[in-house]
Amino acid sequence: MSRLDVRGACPHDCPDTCAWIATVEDGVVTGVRGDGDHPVTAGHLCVKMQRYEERVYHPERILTPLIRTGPKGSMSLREATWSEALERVRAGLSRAIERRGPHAVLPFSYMGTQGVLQGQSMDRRFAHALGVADLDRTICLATGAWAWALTYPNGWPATDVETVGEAEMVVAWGANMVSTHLHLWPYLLEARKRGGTIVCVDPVRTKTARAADVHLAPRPGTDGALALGMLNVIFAEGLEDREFLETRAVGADDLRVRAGEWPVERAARVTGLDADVIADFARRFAAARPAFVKLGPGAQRHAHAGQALRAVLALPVVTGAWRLPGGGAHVHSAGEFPDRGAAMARPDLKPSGAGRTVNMIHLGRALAGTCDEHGPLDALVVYNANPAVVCPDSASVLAGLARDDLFTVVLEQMPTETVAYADVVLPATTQLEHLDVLWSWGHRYVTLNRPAIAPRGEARPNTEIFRMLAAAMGLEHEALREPDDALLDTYLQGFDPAFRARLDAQGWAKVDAVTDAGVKATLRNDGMTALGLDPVPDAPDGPDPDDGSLVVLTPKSHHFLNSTLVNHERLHRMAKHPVVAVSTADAARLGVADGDVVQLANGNGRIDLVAAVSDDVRGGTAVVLGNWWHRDFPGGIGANALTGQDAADLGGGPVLAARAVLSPSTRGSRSPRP
Ligand SMILES: Nc1nc2c(c(=O)[nH]1)N[C@H]1C(S)=C(S)[C@@H](COP(=O)(O)OP(=O)(O)OC[C@H]3O[C@@H](n4cnc5c(=O)[nH]c(N)nc54)[C@H](O)[C@@H]3O)O[C@H]1N2
Ligand SMILES: Nc1nc2c(c(=O)[nH]1)N[C@H]1C(S)=C(S)[C@@H](COP(=O)(O)OP(=O)(O)OC[C@H]3O[C@@H](n4cnc5c(=O)[nH]c(N)nc54)[C@H](O)[C@@H]3O)O[C@H]1N2
Ligand SMILES: [Mo]
Repeated sequence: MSRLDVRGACPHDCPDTCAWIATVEDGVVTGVRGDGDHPVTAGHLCVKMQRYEERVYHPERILTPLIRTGPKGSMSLREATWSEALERVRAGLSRAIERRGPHAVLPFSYMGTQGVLQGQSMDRRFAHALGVADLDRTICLATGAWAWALTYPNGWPATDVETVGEAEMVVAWGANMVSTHLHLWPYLLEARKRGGTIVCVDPVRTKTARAADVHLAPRPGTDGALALGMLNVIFAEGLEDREFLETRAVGADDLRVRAGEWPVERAARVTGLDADVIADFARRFAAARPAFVKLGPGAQRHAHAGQALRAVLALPVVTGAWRLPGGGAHVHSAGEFPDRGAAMARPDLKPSGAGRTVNMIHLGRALAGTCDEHGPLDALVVYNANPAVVCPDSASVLAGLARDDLFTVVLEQMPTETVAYADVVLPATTQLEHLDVLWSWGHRYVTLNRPAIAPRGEARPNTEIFRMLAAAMGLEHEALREPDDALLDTYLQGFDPAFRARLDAQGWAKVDAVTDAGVKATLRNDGMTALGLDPVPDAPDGPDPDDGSLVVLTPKSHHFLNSTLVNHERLHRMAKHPVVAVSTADAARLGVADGDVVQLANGNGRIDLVAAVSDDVRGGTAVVLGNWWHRDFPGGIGANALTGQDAADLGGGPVLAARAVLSPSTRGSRSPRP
């Protein structure tokens, strides 16, 4: 018997990017375990990934190319050879380009795999060489990333998560790390062990809120008001760090004036928190030596989230929390890695001429031809994403995907609900079957992923599929032929030889993020004016008038990774079925009991699901943990039926919090899929 351990990395969309070791016995993966030497992963994988081999050998894995035989949406597909499938794709894409030009073709991908090779290299080169529309990948972090960039310049790295144990106050602000960023949590516990306090700011009593020392549950979408109320107290009581503001910030006086407009009573009225609670939080935040704020993507799901995040991000500047190890803030750590984008994606391959960029949250509009002057998309190349489920405004996305005159090719591992609409499906490998290299949006390690086994069936890495597609489309450039080991080499040319040696030896290596003490945080940023926004953080007054509807939040499930893993029986069983959590008071008012089938409806659509009455949710709010597939809901349509396509104030990110009316279901039983 042969037994071999192969080092790799979890590929999924999560800040932790765990280093793992796969065990292969006689050519079969028998398990994966966390790499115990990795400082952050520390030998532990989450409940979702502990049995990654279940994905590799999943009974539903797509292992051959497939071609559609029935109506779109019906998942009627037959097996095909690679040459037949590639010819279909060539014909489909060529027809779309001939009919309306390359702008009518959209590559649609997100972070199904976070690997640089399988998600940010040959795929992009193919799209650039073909001259098709660009995708603005906004769906997750764009609003927060913009808020960060407009507050902290280059040279101001996010706090290193490995130092967070040294903080005296750690704030999980719209971040449910016990479920979503598991390997950050031990640093919070370390801070507590040293006498520090864990605070959670979340409208929902999540696992993280329950484990925190203090839980503040503001109304959703009111973080800006909360932060401005805190800043009011901090400035009024002279708790600001004047020297730090003078040397490391611009616009402190403007912010002081703005904060002056937000006495805690006003912040209390908007947030629904007690004025005393806000003032106490502000004083303790300022007194902590130091305080640290983790802002999760979950806090960004609101119309004014960009400004709100700017207000929150101002806090550790005003109090000088950045001075001490462990203090500061963290939205993501992507900026700490060398930027290899141009070398990997080769935008220089683009033909000249006017470009088209489609914001991915406008997929529904783009398919209908209403997002810009270029008309409807005629072809989609989907990979590393499941837009049928994850994109806002499901009704419009599904109607678009169902268009008979649209050509859709999907590269996938699993028969997702996007695959159900594909003309051609191309089988993709899993992380144990391909080479890759990953950076992280949580910590500062680059991790190498070596293939543990050969590709199963006829599955191929995305890189290989795009090389084949390039050849099929007659694209000649040598950059479109670079094999995976050469792509890895190209990526690593951004690092020094010592780093590469460490990476080769250990499977992971940490980047040095150097702070430039000469750069200043922009508490006032005049660049905001061009975006139609106040240069100084501001917040809307509120609360919204009470029309009886609830704000529906769709945070992350503990057991799924976005819509990935929902078809894994073990995890599906643990997560049970979609529910909407609603407070006791709202349930009583609406005549709903625990376990009832209810509906949530608004102008975008309606979903049916089971009510869970719980005071973990504050009044006026409803929580549907995501991203179940549409088929998991009694009405055959899931949570994004309620969301719209409007973007938040910054970065083009989605507004995933939607108002909807909850009532007993008039449907109750299962109806066919839309
Ligand atoms: N188990 C698991 N882990 C994951 C994922 C997953 O699907 N499952 N997905 C990964 C991905 S892609 C991402 S982006 C991250 C997301 O990581 P997080 O941001 O931690 O996850 P969310 O659950 O989306 O949101 C966190 C919290 O924000 C709260 N929230 C909503 N609105 C507001 C608000 O207005 N203010 C405040 N203060 N809080 C608010 C929600 O109630 C929720 O508890 O997780 C990653 N990790
Ligand atoms: N209502 C609501 N909607 C949301 C969110 C929410 O909180 N609420 N969260 C948003 C967020 S934060 C995010 S990040 C997005 C996530 O949206 P997506 O990025 O679409 O994520 P997944 O749903 O996990 O789908 C990823 C797909 O990639 C496939 N995949 C994985 N690895 C590979 C590979 O190597 N090759 C190929 N070809 N395919 C692969 C998986 O099988 C899976 O089907 O959803 C967004 N949508
Ligand atoms: Mo995300």
